[in-house]
Amino acid sequence: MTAFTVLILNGPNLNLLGVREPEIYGQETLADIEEACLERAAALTIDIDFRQSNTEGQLIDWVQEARQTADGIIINAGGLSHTSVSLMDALLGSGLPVIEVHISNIYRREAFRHASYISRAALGVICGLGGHGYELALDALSRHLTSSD
Ligand code: CA2
Repeated sequence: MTAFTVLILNGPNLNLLGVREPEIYGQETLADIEEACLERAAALTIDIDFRQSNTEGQLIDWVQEARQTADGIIINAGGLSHTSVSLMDALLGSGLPVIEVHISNIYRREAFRHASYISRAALGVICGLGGHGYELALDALSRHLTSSD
């Protein structure tokens, strides 16, 4: 049995990674990112549960369930990062440590992407490092969970 379980959530349109707009989001698919996360998680001896939904309510349900089933959350909420007070509320209500990830550097893009509601619920934010950001988030969460155990 591993020490910790981390829920990795991906929001709307992230299922299109590697298929469209490679100049912004790179060539990596979401399946590639999941595979890299599984490898990193094995090295850290943590379990991961990697999910994607295009639906805000589904993501909120998963965050609510995580209170019972996970020790931390990594989330790339996609466009909902910039719009969803409800997803922020769910994350705050979970009481779990949250790390926010963005594949692109949101600060080099349109002004409306510069603000994220999710950041208010996050321990830390990683952006602009492509799929590697998810692995860095796993490292950071693992260290946080181990030190606050
Ligand atoms: O950079 C990120 O990870 C984002 O969370 C991606 C979101 C965007 O709305 C955020 O501002 C930043 C978009 C999700 C991916 O959308 C795609 C659309 C077409 C092709 C590939 C991906």
